[in-house]
Amino acid sequence: MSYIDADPYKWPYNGDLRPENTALIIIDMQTDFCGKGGYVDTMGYDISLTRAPIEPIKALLKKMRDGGYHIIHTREGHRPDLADLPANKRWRSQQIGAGIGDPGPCGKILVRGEPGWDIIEELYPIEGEPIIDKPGKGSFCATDLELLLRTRGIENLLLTGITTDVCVHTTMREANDHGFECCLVEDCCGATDLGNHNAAIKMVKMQGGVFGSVSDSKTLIAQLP
Ligand code: C5J
Repeated sequence: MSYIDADPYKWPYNGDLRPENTALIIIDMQTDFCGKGGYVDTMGYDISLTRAPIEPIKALLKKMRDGGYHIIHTREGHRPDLADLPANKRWRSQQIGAGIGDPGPCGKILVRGEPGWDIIEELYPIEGEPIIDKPGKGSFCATDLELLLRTRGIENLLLTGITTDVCVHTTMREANDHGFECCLVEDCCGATDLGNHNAAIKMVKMQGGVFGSVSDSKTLIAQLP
């Protein structure tokens, strides 16, 4: 049995922690969410908050690649013809001056194939690491992520990426409802607002770990079998 120190419970709940049944999920580490001229920058938010997890993720990614764990990346984005972009999502983004599908310094905002939409160089996937392209905030909605996880026998998910309160949380909630055992890696996540990041971490810890547990990269690097 192997456990990681986490809050509010040692993770995973059953101590069955192996490279074969455990995946690192890296959510939306795209230029649009943490790069200069991207979607988050265009909206006027401080990208130092969404860039903060880059180094911790890099360190955890190395440890887990070396250990033979599953690594899965996600990207939020829409088809070039915007056929999968709900009108209300587009309208809301236009209200804050960063219309999804509109041209920006990094190409059309959140559109597949554009420079701003891709994963940042520092964390770019290597061969064999699946990328889940998703049109929404959750990584399970309108994707084949669940099929991929079940096919590989993955039960435990370590959740990292941006933003903590939106795409990471939505994915964690979906994963938990699908029966996956989840752990949010606190310093490997970031939000557009520090208060929201902290609140999102606190929410996970309620009710004995309502969506799973919370740990950090240093603990994982030291304790992952
Ligand atoms: C947002 C995300 N915040 N990746 N997307 O719109 O969290």
